[in-house]
Amino acid sequence: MKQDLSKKLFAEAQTLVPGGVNSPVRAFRGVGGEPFFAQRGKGSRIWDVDGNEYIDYVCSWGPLILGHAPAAVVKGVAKAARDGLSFGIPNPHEVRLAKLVREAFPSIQKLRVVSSGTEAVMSAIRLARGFTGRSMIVKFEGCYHGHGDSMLVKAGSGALTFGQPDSGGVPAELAKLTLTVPFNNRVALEHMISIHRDAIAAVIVEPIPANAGLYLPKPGFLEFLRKTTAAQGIVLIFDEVITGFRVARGGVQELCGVRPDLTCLGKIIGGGLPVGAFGGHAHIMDQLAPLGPVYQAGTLSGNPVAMAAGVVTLETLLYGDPGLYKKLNDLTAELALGIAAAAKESGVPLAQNRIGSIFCNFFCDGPVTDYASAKRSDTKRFAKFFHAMLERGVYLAPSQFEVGFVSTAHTAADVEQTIRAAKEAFREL
Ligand code: HOZ
Repeated sequence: MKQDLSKKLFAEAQTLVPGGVNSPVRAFRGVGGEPFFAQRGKGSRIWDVDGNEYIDYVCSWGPLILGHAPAAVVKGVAKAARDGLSFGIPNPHEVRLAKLVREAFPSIQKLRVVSSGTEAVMSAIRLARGFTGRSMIVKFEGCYHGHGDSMLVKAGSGALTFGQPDSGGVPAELAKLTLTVPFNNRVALEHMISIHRDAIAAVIVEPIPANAGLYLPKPGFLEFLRKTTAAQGIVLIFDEVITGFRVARGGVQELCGVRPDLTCLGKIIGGGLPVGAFGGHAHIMDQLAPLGPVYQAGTLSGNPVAMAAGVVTLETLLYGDPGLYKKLNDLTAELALGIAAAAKESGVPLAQNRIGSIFCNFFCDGPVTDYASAKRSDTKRFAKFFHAMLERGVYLAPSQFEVGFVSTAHTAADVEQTIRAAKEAFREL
C-alpha cells in the first residue's frame, strides 16, 4: 500500500501539532503505525491522499449515519453557507433543529445547542450543579463524556486507550467531586448514594456505553437508575452523544422507555459539522442564562451552516425511509455475524457486542459487560487485526476501546467484502 504522502504529511504535522493530530486516538498509537490522511469521502468510502480506498466503519466517530457527503446535506450546507457563515444572532435553522430533536426525544422540552459533545456535557454538569445546589457527580467506570475536567476520571475512549483514564491537569480538588462506580452494578451505586446522598448533583451515564468498546446495560439497570436518582432529587443525565439518533431516532431512551432529566447530544445532530446540544425538563433548562443563574454561552453556538447540516440529517432520519433503522440494523447484524463466523473458523476467541448499527469485536472470550471485562481483550491481537483489515481496504477504529459504525450508505457488497477481508485477516493472527 502506497503511503508516501500520508507519511510526509504526518512528519510535518508532528512538528506543528502535538502528536501530529488534533484528537489523540487518531494518531494510531493504540494500534501502532501512522495514520493515513483523508483526501475525500463519498458514501461508505474514504480515499486517502495516496489514492488508497477504504470501506469506512469509523464514520467520523459516529456522526456520518448517512455516509460521507450525502447529496441532500451538502446541498443544505452550501445554501446556508451562501446565505452567511455566522451571525451571532438567532437564525431560523436553530428553531428547526430544536423542534426536530424534541420530536424524537419527548424528555427534551427545551434544548440548548453548543459546538461539541464535550461542551454539551460540561454545560449539563454545571446546570445540574446550579439546579440542585450540590457539587458531586457520579459517573460510571469506562464511560466517556468528553474531556471536560470533571469527566476525566476513570474515563473511556482515548483516555483509556492511552492509559490516562485520570488526566493530568485536573486539580485533585475537582477530581474528588467525581465519584465513580462500575457500570451495571446496582449495589455499588446504592452504596455511593447512601454515603453522599445530599451532596450528589447528578448521575451521568452513557445508557449504552460505547467508549470502552461497547457493552449493554443489564435488564432493569437504567430503570433502577431512574428510580434511585428521582428518590434523592439527583439529576439523571443520559449522555446520548453517540447513541442519539443512532440506535433509534430517540436514542436509548426510546428503546428502554426511561426518561432522564437531561440528555446530551452531539455527533449525528450536526450531520458531520461541529454541533452538540443538551436539553431536558423546562424547569431545569430555564435555570440557564439569560433566564436563570447558570451561565453558558458560545460565539458559534447555533451556527447556521452547522444547523443546516443537522436539520437535513435529522429530517432524513425522521421523515425519510421509515424502514431506515431496520435496514441499518439488519446490515450490521449480517456484518457482525460474518465476522464472528470468520473468527470461529480460524479459532480466534472473539466476544462481540452490537446494538443497532454500532458494533465492537473484543479479542477475548465473552461476555463483555463492563469496563473490567472490556479490558480483558487482547489489544495486541486487536492491533494486528486492525492493520490486516486496513491493508485489505477496511478502516476500523484504531483502538480496541472504540466502536464501529455502519451508515445507510454501506451496502451488502461492502459487508461481503469486509467479511472476506476478515477471513483472511483472522488467518494471519
Ligand atoms: N472521542 C472520540 C471517539 N469516541 C474520538 C474523536 C476523534 O478523535 O475524532
